[in-house]
Amino acid sequence: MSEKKINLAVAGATGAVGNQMIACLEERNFPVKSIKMLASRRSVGRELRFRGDLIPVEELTETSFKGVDIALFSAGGGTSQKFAPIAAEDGCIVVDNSSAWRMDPDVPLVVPEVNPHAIAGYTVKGIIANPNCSTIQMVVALNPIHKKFGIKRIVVSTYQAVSGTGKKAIDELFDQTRAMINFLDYKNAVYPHRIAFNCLPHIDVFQDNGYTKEEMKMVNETRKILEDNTIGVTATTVRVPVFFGHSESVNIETKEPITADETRTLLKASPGVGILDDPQNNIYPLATDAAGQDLTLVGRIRQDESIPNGINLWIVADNIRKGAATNTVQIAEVLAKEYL
Ligand code: NAP
Ligand code: 3JN
Repeated sequence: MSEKKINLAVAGATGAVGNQMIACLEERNFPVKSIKMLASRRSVGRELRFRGDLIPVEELTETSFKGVDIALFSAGGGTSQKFAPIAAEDGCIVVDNSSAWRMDPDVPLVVPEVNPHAIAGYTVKGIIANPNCSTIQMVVALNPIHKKFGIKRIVVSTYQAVSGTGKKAIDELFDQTRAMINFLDYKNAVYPHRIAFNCLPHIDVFQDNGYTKEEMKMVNETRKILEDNTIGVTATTVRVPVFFGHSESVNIETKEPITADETRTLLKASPGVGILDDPQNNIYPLATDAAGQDLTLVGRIRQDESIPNGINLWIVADNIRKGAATNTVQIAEVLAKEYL
């Protein structure tokens, strides 16, 4: 298999995810022929470093994608909705981080450890969707279990870092924390309530069914990626005062009998998963373990004693890396190796 050098564009290059995408491209030695850094008009005049060179930020416009092979998008859903088809029209393959295209039946929704075969479907619209960060880490851990034991139902509660909301939210947690420990007034602009020293059971907008949009993303995306609409999924997503790393408490019910030891052995051999599960020695995954690396960490694996075939897990990953940037770059790597 050949690996073509790619003319690349990063749309949303100045953002939290875009910055991490650039770092991942460097770290993983992605075969770049040329790279465009795209953002809003506000960022024109800025420069971003790539492999030692300073690249000027350009405004993302209708003509940005001419001559570009792959564009990595993380500039918000509205931007993706408008510009992904324009890029695809110019022959550029879009790997999109927003929710704009995830549930489109003609757009593959891909986690390379789980459903790399789905990438082939990019030819229909020229777009591949990257799932939501909370979905990605959950399916990396649950896919091997689903394949072997068949998952009937998933109950998940998340503990999501502020970096999932972007650079302004990172500043808000920092500023509020500093204000509070100095007995000063604080402001909240990004979240509807104070996030410092607090937990908000509210991520993205509320839907008519009482769930938030983030919760419904977890429900619908999980079924699409695992290619099984019979799985019952219910989610509660919570924002916590952590900078990087989403944690999840996950309870599953399987069709076949399953033990904690079988789950541990299976996950130890699964791609993209790291096991940290020695509670007697205080070893379990923490956001601080997950941040800055790409494994999905799993621990607290134990039998759910309230039902016949139940397992509880604690799943943690870096939401900006595996939850967004790394997964996007991994998809682009498969495209470069196997499709271009
Ligand atoms: P962020 O830190 O606020 O950055 C937003 C980026 O989008 C900036 O580069 C910004 O450029 C650019 N942008 C905003 N409006 C634009 C426009 N009209 N035209 C061109 N560029 C525009 O946000 P983030 O955390 O990086 O997230 C960005 C997006 O990625 C989110 O909206 C979401 O769709 C997606 N995301 C996905 C996941 C996931 O779960 N997979 C996680 C986080 C984010 P300026 O700097 O010039 O404003
Ligand atoms: O809040 C998080 O931890 C993840 C946030 C993801 C996000 C933020 C803004 C818009 C998304 C997403 O990827 O689902 C979107 C979006 O709907 O595009």
